[in-house]
Amino acid sequence: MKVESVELIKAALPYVHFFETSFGREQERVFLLTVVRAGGLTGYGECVAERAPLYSAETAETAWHVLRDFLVPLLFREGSSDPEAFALGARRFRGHPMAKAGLELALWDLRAKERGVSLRTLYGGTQDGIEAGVSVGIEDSLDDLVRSVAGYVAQGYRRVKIKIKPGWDVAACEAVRRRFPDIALQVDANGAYSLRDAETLKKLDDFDLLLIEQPFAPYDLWDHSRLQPLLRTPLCLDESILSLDTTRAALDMGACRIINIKVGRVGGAVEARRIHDLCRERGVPVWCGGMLESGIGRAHNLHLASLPGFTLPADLSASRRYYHQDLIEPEIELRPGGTIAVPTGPGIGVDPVEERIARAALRREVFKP
Ligand code: SMG
Ligand code: MG
Repeated sequence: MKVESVELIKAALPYVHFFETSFGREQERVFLLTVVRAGGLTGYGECVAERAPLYSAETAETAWHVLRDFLVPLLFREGSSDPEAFALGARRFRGHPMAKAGLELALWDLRAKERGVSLRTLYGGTQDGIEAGVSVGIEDSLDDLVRSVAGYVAQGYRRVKIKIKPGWDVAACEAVRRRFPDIALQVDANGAYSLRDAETLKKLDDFDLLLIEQPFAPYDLWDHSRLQPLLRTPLCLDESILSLDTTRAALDMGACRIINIKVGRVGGAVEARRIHDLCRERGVPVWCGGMLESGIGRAHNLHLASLPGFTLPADLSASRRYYHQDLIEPEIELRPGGTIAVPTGPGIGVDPVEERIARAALRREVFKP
């Protein structure tokens, strides 16, 4: 199909409760939505770059720039809405995976709608429900943390991830484990440690964790490979996994035993599926990470997470875990048993609500060939 227009929308929603990681505390999420119109259909994507370059080097503003000045013109030059052709063309631009993924995802939604199938069907997903996991931020006290976890467990979440940083690690795990001896528990450091902290990290072996996520800096594959043999608990890499190549390097080096796949971090669904396939071939478990997306990105994640290699619970929670009101209808909800249904309608299978997007919008611009 010939692309008629691309709209970029920068929007913001306040969190229901602050979200704190080793990077700091955030009160709201800035989103960059992509809307591609072609053949009477509309495809939606979400770019997960944040306000500040903390999780990754990209920001919502750098992504806006790269989309407006390079990726949208590339799409118009190519003249087709084929997501695989776009992904191939976008490879000539270095970096900026979140900007690339933001546009590629809208093209995937469009293609599935063109064919009248769900994105899950287009991807070859085999699971119709995804095991939900909730990510719980750093709190003001251990009591607050345990109360927060208890609230999510009461809502039906069966896998909990807690954010850790130096000084908020062993005691936090101990407090949560004491109260919930049987829950599936994992931790995420967002790169806050170094190999000098190996003794502290070894203590986490006592808490029967599913995994320890990204203890060291993104570029530090080598030190992760030195830490893993010191631990019983599997390491899982998030920020370090930028492509198929970095995945292969991490696995060959023994830097981790589990991979977190985030479509935004790896530049789109084409690359995400390649990483999934490599891990599946090698028997390495993967799970779908989250970036506190609006319902648009959340729905995209559900479809991707339906692929057969995604065998661990995802960082996918209900819309209301983060937002009073999501940008989509129906909102994403947790089902009894702790899973989330993969939408079955065409494309992403959820409908963005224009009036809510308009209210959340900070800036929007429409581009035409
Ligand atoms: O979408 O539920 C979600 C968020 C999951 O903790 C989450 N994401 O490092 O995995 C991670 C973080 C990235 C965002 S923190 C800035
Ligand atoms: Mg992480």
